[in-house]
Amino acid sequence: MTEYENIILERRGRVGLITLNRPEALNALNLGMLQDVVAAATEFDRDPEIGAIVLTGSARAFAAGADIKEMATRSFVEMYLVDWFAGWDRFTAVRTPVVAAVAGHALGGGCELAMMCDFILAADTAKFGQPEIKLGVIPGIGGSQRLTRAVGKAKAMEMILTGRTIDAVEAERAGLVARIIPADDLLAEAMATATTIAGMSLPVAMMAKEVVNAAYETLLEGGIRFERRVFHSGFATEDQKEGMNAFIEKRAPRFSHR
Ligand code: CO8
Repeated sequence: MTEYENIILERRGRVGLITLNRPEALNALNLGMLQDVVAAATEFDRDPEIGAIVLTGSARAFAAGADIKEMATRSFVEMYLVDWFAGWDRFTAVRTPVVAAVAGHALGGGCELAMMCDFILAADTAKFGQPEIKLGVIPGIGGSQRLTRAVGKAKAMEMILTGRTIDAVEAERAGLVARIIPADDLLAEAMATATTIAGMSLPVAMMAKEVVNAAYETLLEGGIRFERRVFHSGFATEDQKEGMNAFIEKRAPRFSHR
């Protein structure tokens, strides 16, 4: 199996397990992490011996967002030319069912990555949020589209406008997560669930995933593209620089509304 720098890859029977592993940055999603997660998921997806994938993080953080330090100084033109975050679309192209096992922080890009999986199993310690607005930006990896579809407009709008984080109980009540599991049992329960799925016919499981996603994704593609363009243009504001620099310098941001 390929070795990766930012993740740990394991095979347990017919289940492929991907563990995000950048503890020093609470699994913040930098370019290296994107490449590793996409490559690993694609590797499992191509393997007929793998019938389900589990994506997890650490007890402290599933992922605390896109990597703020990697983005802070970028210009609009750089973000636009690179099409920043577009690589994540390849993760959603994976046809094998993917279960997110989330403990601790799932914020910003972390919440978005969890929502890109087919369903979320949450530890009782899980916290979900889209705090980008506090950094002077908006969600950029599908959060405005997928969160709104998952929890409805009122809660999504409140979360995205205020940056408020919700706990596992609120997330389950809102329909964001399939089930809450005691933190100590999260991985075992996620593996058991994935093993059940992997015991089904692989092509039929893929078909089931495809049709549920068809209900969920109609018109999503246009929304995601729209969101990414608007996200990129946020890098033309002074407030993006201020918000991200303030985070890195561990101080409150002073937004100029420009
Ligand atoms: N990017 C880079 N580094 C991070 C990130 C991140 N998203 N999150 C945490 N880290 C780093 C910290 O800087 C710190 O590093 P160091 O030890 O070198 O100072 C280390 O991880 C540990 O973090 P903390 O000391 O802050 O740990 P705490 O337990 O005190 O706090 C929190 C944990 C509450 C999760 C806190 O780290 C936090 O608020 N993180 C940022 C959360 C956030 O705003 N996420 C959204 C990021 S933006 C994003 O995902 C957007 C996607 C699309 C649009 C983006 C536009 C920019």
